[in-house]
Amino acid sequence: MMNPHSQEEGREPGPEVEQQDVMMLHRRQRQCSRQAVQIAVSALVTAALWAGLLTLILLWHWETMQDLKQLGDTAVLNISQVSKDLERHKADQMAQKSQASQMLQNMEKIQAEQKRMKTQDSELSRNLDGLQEDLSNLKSQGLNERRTALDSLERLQEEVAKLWIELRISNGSMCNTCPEKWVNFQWKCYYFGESAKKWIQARYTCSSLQGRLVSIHNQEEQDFLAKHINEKGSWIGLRDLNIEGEFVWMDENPLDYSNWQTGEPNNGGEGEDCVMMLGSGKWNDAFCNSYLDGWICDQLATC
Ligand SMILES: [Ca+2]
Ligand SMILES: [Ca+2]
Repeated sequence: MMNPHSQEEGREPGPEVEQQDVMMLHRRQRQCSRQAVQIAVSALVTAALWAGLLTLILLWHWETMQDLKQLGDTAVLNISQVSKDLERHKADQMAQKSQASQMLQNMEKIQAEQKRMKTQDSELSRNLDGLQEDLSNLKSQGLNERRTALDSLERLQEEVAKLWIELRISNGSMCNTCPEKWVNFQWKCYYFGESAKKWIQARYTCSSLQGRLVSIHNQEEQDFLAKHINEKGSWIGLRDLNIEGEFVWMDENPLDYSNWQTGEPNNGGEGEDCVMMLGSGKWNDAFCNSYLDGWICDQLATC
């Protein structure tokens, strides 16, 4: 089978064919020209776009730079202001520290002063206590001396009275006068109290009657009193209040006679320092705050 192209290649081209080729050539040239124009236009558009884009970028960059510059300036101003504020704050802090230090020093001074005043106050208080103690001792000493002097004076007066009575009796006078309700024996008068009293109450009652709790110095006197004694017991003027076991009569004379119950004085219980005469006439040391129904006073008779 024969190829048609090989048949055409074998023939010479006619004028129609050449004309067609020219037309095709022209058409191809127009097409090329149009493509070139399109490319040029595209290039121009692209260039314009890039130029616009670059312009925009440059504008944005310039504005950004301006903004950054403004921000930088503002930041510098702010930093400067903050720095100034910080410096001022530091200065304030230093001033406050200095003030606090001064206040601390003042406080320490005040505390030291308070401590010194406390010490001084304590010393003054001790001195005052010492002075008060000295004053109390002086008062006590004065009172003791006054009491001793009064006791001595009272004893002297009693001795004088006794001597006076003895003198009057030796001269034949009768010295046996007693107040009403008092009982005479020898040269003394006796009052037999009959109401419940403690020893100290009995003592002051006798004083109010111008007498004192009875002092007994011999057997005759004891026998006389035993005849009139309250059966429940009576306080007498004997006690060991100051020195335990050292009994003293109210007339300050020594214990030259005694009539103790067997086993007495025993200073029993919490201490027995006041003496009572039992119903039997015997003596017993008893608790001074006990109440007894009887108590005996004595005083010198008058002539
Ligand atoms: Ca006693
Ligand atoms: Ca006793």
